[in-house]
Amino acid sequence: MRDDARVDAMRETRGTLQRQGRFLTFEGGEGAGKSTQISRLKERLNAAGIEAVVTREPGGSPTAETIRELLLSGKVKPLGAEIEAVMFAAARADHVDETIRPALNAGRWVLCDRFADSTRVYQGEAGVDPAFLDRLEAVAVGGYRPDMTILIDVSPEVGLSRVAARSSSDGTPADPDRFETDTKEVHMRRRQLFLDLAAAEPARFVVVDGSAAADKVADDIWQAVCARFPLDLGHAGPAAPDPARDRIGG
Ligand code: T5A
Repeated sequence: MRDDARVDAMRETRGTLQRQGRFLTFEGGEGAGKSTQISRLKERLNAAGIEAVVTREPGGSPTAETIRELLLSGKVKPLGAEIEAVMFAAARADHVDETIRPALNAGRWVLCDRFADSTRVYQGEAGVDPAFLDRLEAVAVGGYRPDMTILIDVSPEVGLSRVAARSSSDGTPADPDRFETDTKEVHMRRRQLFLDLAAAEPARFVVVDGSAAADKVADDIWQAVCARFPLDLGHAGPAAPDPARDRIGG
């Protein structure tokens, strides 16, 4: 769907239907624990009677999964960071059209492993012009911005050591993907850029300390989600925390 058509579709949908679903994204560096925590949150939402769709980026729809293979194999890297940004955006546009928008419009919650913030951080860190990234994001997202973004913050040492341990223990291919092979300095700059995004949008972001045990991280995320959406989850409160002030779990 073209840019204008996507925005029109979004306006039309919002004008005629009360959108019930919530759009939650999870962000953070490699091995932060996003997939682990999405699975935990889905279980808790299901137990609370909420249907949740789990999806990921790059990917989340057949066409986007094809683009994912190209991006993570490193085959696109020689074309430069701008072209990689274009391809992440192309995958995102299809993902929104085919998976995210239909789920939200059907009243389901969407739990998405990475979204547009990852482009801002990874391709932004690689030097792509922020104005160009803004335009790509507008085209790809078409108004479907997250209601809440959970940034799972861990040091690169912790995250990459988890990825390495997983590879050696569960048969996951030991070869790191195109982005895992970047230097420690690059991983550290990405971590800071995620924290900067969170500080700039405290109403959307919650920052969770991902270095704790997975059960503790899951509890912290659940507390944050209940605080942010008390009515959806049948809670009268408590009031939503101010993520700019209160770093959860830290
Ligand atoms: N990218 C992506 C861009 O450059 N631009 C973009 O726009 C987008 C969307 C995607 C790559 O593409 C880049 C970013 C990425 O480099 P991917 O394979 O999807 O690649 O990579 P990740 O999203 O980073 O996925 P990972 O699986 O590596 O990390 P997760 O999901 O954060 O971590 P998870 O849950 O799989 O856990 C990793 C290991 O740690 C353990 C788990 O059991 C697992 O073994 N673990 C813990 N261990 C101890 N304590 C805890 N609290 C733990 N939590 C999890």
